[in-house]
Amino acid sequence: MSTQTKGPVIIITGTPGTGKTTHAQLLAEESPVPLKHINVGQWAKERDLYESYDEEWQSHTVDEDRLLDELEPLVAEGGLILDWHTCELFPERWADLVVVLRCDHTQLWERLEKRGYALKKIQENNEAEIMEVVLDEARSSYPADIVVELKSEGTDDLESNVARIVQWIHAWLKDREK
Ligand code: DAT
Repeated sequence: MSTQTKGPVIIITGTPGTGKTTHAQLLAEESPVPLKHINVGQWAKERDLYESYDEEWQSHTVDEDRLLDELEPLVAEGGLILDWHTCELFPERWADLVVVLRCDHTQLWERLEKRGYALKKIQENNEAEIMEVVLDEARSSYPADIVVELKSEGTDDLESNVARIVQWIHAWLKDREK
């Protein structure tokens, strides 16, 4: 194995508002290896990878083929955090770790209200969180041993989650030095 170890590819997923971007930013700061944080929704928008806008649900539909094509070279370089509310379209081979953030639905409702989401969109996301939609998706798309479900309801959770992922990165790197 090469001594030039690439960093891991970590997917941080969860219902909108569960704390993906907050976690990804702190993790990028605290990681022992450089990690590039990609907020996939924003990234796709900047590159015009959206096909259409659904007025009813106030959400964009992304061109999945183009998105995957454009992300592939970055994934190949390693050292990446993919921050998105869905993860099933990413190839299984891409991910070294999949973190699914979870939040109490009352708190999630407040976060989404603060974000100015329309009631229908808040309800839809809230229901998805209660029904564990993203967690199910992650579990059916990736091996069980790389999927971690973490609570994200306060700054203590944020700090301990990031510390846990940093520890995981240390172990991952050590494994690759062997
Ligand atoms: P996401 O990227 O999943 O949509 P976010 O990181 O933008 O979510 O967080 C939404 C809001 O909730 C933001 O104001 C920060 C807050 N938040 C998220 N996770 C938190 C946590 N564990 N502790 C405190 N605040 C949190």
